[in-house]
Amino acid sequence: MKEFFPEVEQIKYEGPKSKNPLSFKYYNPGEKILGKTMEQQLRFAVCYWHTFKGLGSDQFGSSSISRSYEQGSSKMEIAENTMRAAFEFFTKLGVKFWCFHDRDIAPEGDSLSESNKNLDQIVALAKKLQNDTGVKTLWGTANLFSNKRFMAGAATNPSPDIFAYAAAQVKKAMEATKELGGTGYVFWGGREGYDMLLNTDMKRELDHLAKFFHIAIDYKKKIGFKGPFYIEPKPKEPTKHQYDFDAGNCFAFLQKYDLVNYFKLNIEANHATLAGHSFQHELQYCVDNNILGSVDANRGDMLLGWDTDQFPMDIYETTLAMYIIMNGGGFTTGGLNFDAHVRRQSIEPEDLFYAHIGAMDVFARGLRIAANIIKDGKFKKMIQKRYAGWDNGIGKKIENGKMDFGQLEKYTFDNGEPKLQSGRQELLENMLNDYI
Ligand code: XUL
Ligand code: CO
Repeated sequence: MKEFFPEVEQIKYEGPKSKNPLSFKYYNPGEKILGKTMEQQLRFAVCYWHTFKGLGSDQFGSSSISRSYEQGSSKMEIAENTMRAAFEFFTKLGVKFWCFHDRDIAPEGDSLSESNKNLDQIVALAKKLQNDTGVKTLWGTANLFSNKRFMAGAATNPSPDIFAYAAAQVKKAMEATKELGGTGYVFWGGREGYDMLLNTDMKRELDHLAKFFHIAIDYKKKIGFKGPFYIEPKPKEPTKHQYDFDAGNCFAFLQKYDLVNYFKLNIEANHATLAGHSFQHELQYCVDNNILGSVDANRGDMLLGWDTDQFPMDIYETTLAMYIIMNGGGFTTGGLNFDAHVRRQSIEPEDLFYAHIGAMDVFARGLRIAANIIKDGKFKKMIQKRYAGWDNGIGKKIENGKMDFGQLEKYTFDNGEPKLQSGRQELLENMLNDYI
C-alpha cells in the first residue's frame, strides 16, 4: 500500500530524556494516571479540516503547502487518497479518534444528491479504515458556512429555503456520523450571528436556531443516534456577533428553549480567549453546570485578536485545564480534539507530526501535574478554608434560606465590622509553579 508519510515511522513514548523530536516524552498511552490510562483520560483526536485540508492559505495568499495525497485524476480520487493518508497519520501518531465536517472528507457536488453520493462513497472507505486500524470517530459535523448559500447563516438565515438546505445537510452528516460510530455530533455556529441589527431580526433568528435543534433532536431519536449534541461557543468570526457567544450565553439559550437534556458544550480554548474569558473559566463554567462535553484544544496568540488556531504548547494552560476537567470527572463521550493548524511556513509533513506530538506531550504533562495537585488536595483545602464560614453559623443559615434582610441587619449590628482574610493569590501562584 502506498505510504503518504514515508519520512515518519510510528511515534513512540521514549521518556523525558529522549533527544528524538519524533517521540513522546510525556505521553505514555498505557500508563495509569488517577485510575485510568493516559489514553483513556486524554482521548486525543485529530481534526480532518486543518490537518489534511488546511494548506497554509490566509487572507493574503493561497496555499503554501503541498501534500503527496493531493495528487489524483479526480476530486474523488484525491478525497480517497486524503482519507488513506489521514488513517496512516492517525496510526503513526497513535491517536485513537478523529473529527470531521462532511465537506472536508468528500467534495461538494453540483447538487445535494451528488454531494450525498460523494459522502457515502468516502464514508464507506472511512468505515473500512476505522475497522482496519481501530481508530474511531469522536464527532462529526456539517460545514454550513463555506458555501456562499450560507453567507447569511444556515438555521438563522432570513430565507427558509436555506434553513431547509442546512437541515438536509445536517440530516446526512448525522447519518454519516452514526455510520462511523461517532460518540458525539457538533454544531459550531458557523455564520449564525449578525453584522448589523438594521437588517437582522435577532429574536426570530434565535427562535429558528432553537427550532432547528429541536428538529435535529427528533431526527437523532428517529435514527437512534446515541451520542450527545455539542454546541461550540465562539463570540465573533466570521460574524461580528456570533449567537453562541460563550458558555454562559449558550447555557441561557439551551435553558430558554428547553434543549438542556440533549446538548453539552464543545469548549475551544481560542474561542474562550476571543470572548474575553480564559480557557479555564469556560471549562469550569461547564463543569459547574454539568454541560462539559468535549474540548477543541488549541490556543490563540496574546498579540493577535483573531482565531489563530495554534497548537497548545503552554504547560500552565494545560495543567489548569486538566485540573478542571479531572475535577469535573473527566471525559465520557468527548475528548481533546486538536482544532489547530500548523503555521503557513511549516510546509513539511514532519511539521504536522511535530505539532501534534508537542500538543499531546503538553497535555500529557498537564495531566500528570494536575494529578499531583489533585492527590495533594492543597488547593482544594485552601478553597474549603476560604469558604468555611458557610459551613455553620450564619453562613449555613443563609444557605438554608433561614435569614431575611432584617435578621441580617440585626446580625451586622450585633457583630460589627467583619473580619477580613487574605486571598493568598501570590502564595497560590507560587504553589502552582512548584508543581509545574
Ligand atoms: C471554527 C471551529 C470549527 C468547529 C467545527 O472556529 O472551531 O472548526 O470546531 O465546525
Ligand atoms: Co473548533
